[in-house]
Amino acid sequence: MADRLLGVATPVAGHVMIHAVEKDGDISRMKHIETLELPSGERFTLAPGGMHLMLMGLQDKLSEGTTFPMTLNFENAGEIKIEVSVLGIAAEGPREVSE
Ligand SMILES: [Cu+2]
Repeated sequence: MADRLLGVATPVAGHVMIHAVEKDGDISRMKHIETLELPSGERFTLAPGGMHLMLMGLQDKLSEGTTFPMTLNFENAGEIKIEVSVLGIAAEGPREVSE
């Protein structure tokens, strides 16, 4: 079933924005997306350099190796709580988890 990500919240930041990255020649710009459409039956990946969540107004420095809670609010699935791992600055994402 298709779904839509309506909003994201975490106690570690004042505000979480959904950002897309648009290429304009050699320049990349971040574009604020209000809601994220998630087509049915497709895997959707948020990643550095692509669609991502931007934490604005961090309450404190995030330390590598720690985790923090995040709530994703979906139109159909409702609220989903996740734990986010803080990785190093050069990290490209967590290792693939086999299903
Ligand atoms: Cu951004």
